[in-house]
Amino acid sequence: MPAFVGCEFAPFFPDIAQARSIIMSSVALETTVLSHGLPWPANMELALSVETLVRENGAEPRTVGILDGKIATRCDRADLERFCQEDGIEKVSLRNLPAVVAQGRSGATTVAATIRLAHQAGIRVMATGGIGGVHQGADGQPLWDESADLTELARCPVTVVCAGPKAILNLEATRERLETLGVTVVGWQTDTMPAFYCGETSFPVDVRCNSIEEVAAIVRSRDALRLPQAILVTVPLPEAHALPIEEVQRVVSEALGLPIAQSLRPAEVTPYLLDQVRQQLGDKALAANIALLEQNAQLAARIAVAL
Ligand code: PSU
Ligand code: MN
Repeated sequence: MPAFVGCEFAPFFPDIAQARSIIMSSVALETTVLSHGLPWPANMELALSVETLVRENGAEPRTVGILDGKIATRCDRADLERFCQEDGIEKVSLRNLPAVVAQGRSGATTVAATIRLAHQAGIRVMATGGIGGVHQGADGQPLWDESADLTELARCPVTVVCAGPKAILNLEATRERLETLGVTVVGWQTDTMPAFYCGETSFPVDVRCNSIEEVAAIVRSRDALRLPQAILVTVPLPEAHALPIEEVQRVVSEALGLPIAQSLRPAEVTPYLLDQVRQQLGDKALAANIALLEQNAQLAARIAVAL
């Protein structure tokens, strides 16, 4: 019997090649979107539906988070319920990851923390809604507030399937930062980068891919070159679901002008703005957010299988 050190499938898959292929075709999913991005019960419905969609497309869903100081890279229904319902689940990025684990607390991981933990667990693909980026003031000018998603994408060689940066951000500055950090921005069947629930921006992607095999070839090339950064696959929301970018940016600039915006702590800015968009634009914003998360999970599963 060979040794199965670190292989959690050992008792069920005595063939190591089979065990490895199953570990490889996994898709990491984040928990911040559940705890801080969507309201109950839409968050729980989404948690279950994205896991099902990943499975239906041949890969294993691996929802990542921290429960009572322990890192989970796989969640059962009760775990998902905790992330969706429990009070006091901290939003965890890289800066607070060691403290939350050390102090036995529970935390929902952002894209930054999820890709770091996924990479350490050998998971190579992640699906999310929209990545964080460079925030803006009420005047639309970029701020120093920049998501750790960007810097972590620069040093985690994984593949992240998303709908582009969130539309609440300064998109021009975010696009520039992705370029500086060397993150390859792939457009899934598009030449321009989408922005979350807004299907399209005027900013170009680095490379357009029309097929899964083209994406897989770029991932393999990154690995062969031993480059440290993520491949960011950006998937536009179909027009029927997409929101006009001017509408979203108007809500954002109004929300940033309110007195309450001045008192937000750093991690609260993104949840506050997403909530404001939902309050102002209503059901179509929630529907768009869910649609893009489901669409990204499916594509991520297909990429994971191809790899
Ligand atoms: N996608 C969504 N909703 C979300 C997020 C992504 O549809 O709430 C989360 C992700 O976890 C992302 C985070 O990493 O928002 C960015 O937060 P910040 O700007 O504070 O880094
Ligand atoms: Mn921030």
